[in-house]
Amino acid sequence: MKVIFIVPTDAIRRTPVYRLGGSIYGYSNVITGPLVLGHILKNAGHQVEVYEELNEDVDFSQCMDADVIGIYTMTSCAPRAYNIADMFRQHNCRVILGGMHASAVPEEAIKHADQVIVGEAESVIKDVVEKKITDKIIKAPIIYNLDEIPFPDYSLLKTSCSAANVITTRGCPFSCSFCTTSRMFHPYRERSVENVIEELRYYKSLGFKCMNFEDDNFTANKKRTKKLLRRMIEENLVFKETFFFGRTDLAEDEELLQLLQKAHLNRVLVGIESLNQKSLNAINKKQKIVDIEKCAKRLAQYKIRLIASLVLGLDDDSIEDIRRGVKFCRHINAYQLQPAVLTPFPGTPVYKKFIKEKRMITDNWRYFDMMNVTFKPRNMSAWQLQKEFFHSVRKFYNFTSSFKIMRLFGFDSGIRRLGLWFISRIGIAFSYFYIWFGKHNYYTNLKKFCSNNKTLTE
Ligand code: B12
Ligand code: SF4
Repeated sequence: MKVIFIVPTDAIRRTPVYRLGGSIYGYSNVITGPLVLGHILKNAGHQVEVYEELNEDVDFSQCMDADVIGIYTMTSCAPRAYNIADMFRQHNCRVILGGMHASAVPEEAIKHADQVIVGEAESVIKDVVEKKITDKIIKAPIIYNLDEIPFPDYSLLKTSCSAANVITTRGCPFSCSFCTTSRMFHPYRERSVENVIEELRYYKSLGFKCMNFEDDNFTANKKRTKKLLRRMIEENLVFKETFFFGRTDLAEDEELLQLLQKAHLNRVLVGIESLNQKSLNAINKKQKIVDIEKCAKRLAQYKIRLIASLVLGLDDDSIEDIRRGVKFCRHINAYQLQPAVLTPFPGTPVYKKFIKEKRMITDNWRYFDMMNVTFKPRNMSAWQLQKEFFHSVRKFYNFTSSFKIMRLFGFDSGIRRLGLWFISRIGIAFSYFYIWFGKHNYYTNLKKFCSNNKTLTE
């Protein structure tokens, strides 16, 4: 059978400006699930292709000869995924949906598909494609031994990609109230170091210059992380640039920091979330303000560039708290800022809470991308929070701080930061043009309706 996987992307992220911004932010990379599932199907004798819309436009007319179309869904791309699914079904193609969003709301997804797989699909994908499992909604069993799963097969990918993504663990031992991944990938599981090393050898042989560890919390088990890093250094499985996700606690371990630096794990996203301890406690972050300060200092010492992530709109945070957070990120010379508007993703405690408290203001998934306000915040209006998002980007990315970053982290980092300053200015100008001159768009509606305490219609 011919099976085609599609990873859809919403309209704004398919624009050239956004794609340019993405290429400055980091190296293009992919969602690995479809490449893993594709590998399983390829091993079973099927012909598989994978297309990602994020980095390149996809010509769907060339996919019409597929027997099965598999579509990955994340929440903000769900409307796009459903449109693509409907279009293929009109052409009599069989459509299977899966991924984060379809797993959280399978009853919604099944309206656009022949079958929906909930959860990690490795153990059932072959039987579903081969029609040995015919249920409409299939709950995939958890895979406890991750070493059994084949590596993502990049030969199946028909769109561009310059960094390989490696997932050495699934889930996270923590459970912050807004987090989707620690719920989708539950419980926390680890691959063996040997298995990860084998995957890294494969990417070296493919000629990848950059690699990312996309684990939700790469340093959760420090002993294991150190073992892996030592092996990478010993076998020269070190890449030019490696990004990873970590928590502030990584800075407590001096040896870990040394190994991270040696293995070129030189860019880390850390969830600072808020500088208000009450907020950190309320979201169950299990993090102290002193941990954040210590972490920032230590990372700078080891020349590991920090991507500081702040959650905007937490119930205990005021506008002043948000601004304090942004100022702090500039003060600690964070390389990048990820101001994430609190997004109640379906399936999370925060979503359930806001539904119960009738605080959701839209059910259009398109806006659930951590850049748009979709709920009524407690200490400010939804519109004020939306403006704070733009304000944070504008305040953090300025011209002069790029030169400071250049001095601290080198020419390439400084130029990238300058590029981000430029792109963020274009993005903000575009948004304000949209706000001032647009008649019926999300922002104008948000402005109008939130003051009336109504539900958005768009
Ligand atoms: C790599 C990554 C990216 C990359 C590449 C994205 C791309 N090319 O589209 C980058 C950095 C560019 C990115 C961008 C964004 N991302 Co992202 N990303 C990830 C990350 C870290 C890893 C994905 C991965 O490989 N997972 C590991 C594999 C094993 O899991 P999987 O791919 O989900 O596959 C399994 C199942 O889902 C299922 N499955 C997968 N595909 C399919 C298909 C079918 C047919 C079936 C049946 C089953 C199935 O089986 C697979 C095997 O078990 C995830 C976090 C995570 N842990 O998943 C976030 C994540 C998916 N991203 C997220 C978000 C919000 C975004 C952005 C909106 C961020 C932003 N503000 O811009 C953008 C949107 C991009 C877009 N396409 O529009 C959220 C989505 C939350 C949600 N509920 O929707 C996540 C979960 C992170 C988070 N904050 O919680 N992302
Ligand atoms: S630490 Fe990060 S990955 Fe873990 S639960 Fe919290 S937000 Fe999710």
